[in-house]
Amino acid sequence: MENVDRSSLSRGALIVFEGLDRSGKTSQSARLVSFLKEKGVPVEAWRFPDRSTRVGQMISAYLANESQLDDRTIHLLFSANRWEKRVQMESKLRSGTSLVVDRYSYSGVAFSSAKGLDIDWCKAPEVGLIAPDLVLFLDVPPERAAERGGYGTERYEQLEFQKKVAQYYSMLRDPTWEIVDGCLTVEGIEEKLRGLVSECIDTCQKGKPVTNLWPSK
Ligand code: FDM
Ligand code: MG
Repeated sequence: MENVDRSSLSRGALIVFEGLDRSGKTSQSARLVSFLKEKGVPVEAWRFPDRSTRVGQMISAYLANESQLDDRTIHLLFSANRWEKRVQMESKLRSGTSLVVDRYSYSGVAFSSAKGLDIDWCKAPEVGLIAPDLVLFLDVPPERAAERGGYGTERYEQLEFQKKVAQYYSMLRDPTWEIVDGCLTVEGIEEKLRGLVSECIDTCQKGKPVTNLWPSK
């Protein structure tokens, strides 16, 4: 990057948690956000689906089995739910706020592909969304995840389906991914995440361009 004033590219980091249901994403992302806040880092916790919007409410009803939707239709709604937040996401990052996001496009592609949709078809609507700076994949074997206090009653929360999702997740790995052993103790995982995240936030703060999905492998 010659002739670029890197300081003008100073921004917050986009950090994404991915993993199977019951892999610990939600509790680890909450712990991480409080840790960063205590350190005085400007940060917000986000999650997808964002069930607060009109699109999010349609997704929520589908997940609760209160409505039926064609597989491609629900796939595009999940994607639309990220698109409707893209402008806000970019302005937060540019203003220096880091975002810790529970699920993103990788969930979108892994879950829909696991239903039998073509993986490239699933990726297409995600192209142009902001590429994460760091993807923290909490790696827990599907059988172990299923043992953890059981699944809820939402669609997709079934062992056989989660096994397929795991296979598709493994096809989506790229250089922004860090695979973290989700079977370690809560504190052990937390420690690893803190190290990875601090480095990523530093790099973005020093100046890093915003890029779009999908990153090259
Ligand atoms: N999910 C989530 C998808 O199928 N596609 C997506 O794009 C996203 C973001 O929705 F089973 C699935 C994954 C999960 C369900 O997620 C709801 P939470 O994290 O349990 O709320
Ligand atoms: Mg769930």
